Amino acid sequence: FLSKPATVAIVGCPFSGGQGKAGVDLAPNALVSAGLIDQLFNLGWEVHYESELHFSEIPYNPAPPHVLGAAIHEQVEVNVPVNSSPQAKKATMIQKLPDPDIGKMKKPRLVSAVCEKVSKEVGEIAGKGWLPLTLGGDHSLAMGTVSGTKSKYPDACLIWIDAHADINTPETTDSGNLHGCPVSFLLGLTGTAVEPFSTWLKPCLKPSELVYIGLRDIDAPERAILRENGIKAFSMHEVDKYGIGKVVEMALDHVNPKRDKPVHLSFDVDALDPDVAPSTGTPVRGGLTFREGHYITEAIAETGLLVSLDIMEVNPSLLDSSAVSQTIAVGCSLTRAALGETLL
Ligand code: 5AB
Ligand code: MN
Ligand code: MN
Ligand code: MN
Repeated sequence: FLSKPATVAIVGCPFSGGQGKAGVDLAPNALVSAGLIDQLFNLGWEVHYESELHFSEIPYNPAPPHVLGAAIHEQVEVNVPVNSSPQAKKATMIQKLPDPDIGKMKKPRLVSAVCEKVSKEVGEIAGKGWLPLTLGGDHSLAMGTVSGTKSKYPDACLIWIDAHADINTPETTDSGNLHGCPVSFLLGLTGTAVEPFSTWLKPCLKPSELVYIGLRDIDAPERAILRENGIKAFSMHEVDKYGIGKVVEMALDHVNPKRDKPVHLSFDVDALDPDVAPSTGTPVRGGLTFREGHYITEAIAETGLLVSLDIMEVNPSLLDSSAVSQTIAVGCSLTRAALGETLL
């Protein structure tokens, strides 16, 4: 039997390279600044957090394409101690390389390197028996978080809360944005055994270990992939039809019939209605209410099986300050609910 980890370690991932809008990289600091650490401490958790992960040593330029041309040869300082000599500083300069598309994939080398680092971090935290709480950043990061969780808990199931299925492959993606593709890589679908990802990311998830809640914006090729692989999905239609209580029960019955497997919960805040979580990069109307979203996290907390949690796609640079603080507050309250607020 699993004992609930009493320690949570926050993995702040200031990363936006899996999609085209700047600002989603600001979310981890925004969530922490909103008091998340104290809030979790007050729920009885031991909370570990030193700082965000830094991706600055990764030798690919994170700049968006329109400035990439100008910045390719830029030297970027990384991790330079404040009082270091000019010589020492020079030694810490690294050359940022261009990261041209591979097929349709945008920023593939950067996304891959970032996710590999996140995978190691999440795997190490889980390896200590702690619960990794990953704060995105965009949802491409889930290639790292889920593979990291799976390295410690090979039988973990994945509950994916999202307006989108994020199961495009490098061949089916229309946008080329890798935040729409993480699930296909985790499953090892046709077309995902491609560099640079294949050097470190091995298929680690079975279709039967995955369930979705909240879907309402699925690309045509994604629909085919879901059908062909027999992947269970509860769209907003099923949430309306059965109610969220029944949907969560059916979702758990599918991936976790005996309620004995570890659970990784990956929560994209765009699953919520834009009235509830407006500041996110790909909002879709007709989403989960505030209560439906929180019910999901509460019910998963109630299972006592949660071993890893992602809160993804909050973008504090979108819309006005009231929309931003509302979205950040929802990110914090979903996290608290998943970590047992209503159980205590
Ligand atoms: B998110 C779309 N399917 O592939 C694509 O926000 C949207 O992590 C992906 O769920 C949305 O670009 C990715 C059209
Ligand atoms: Mn989404
Ligand atoms: Mn997503
Ligand atoms: Mn999104």
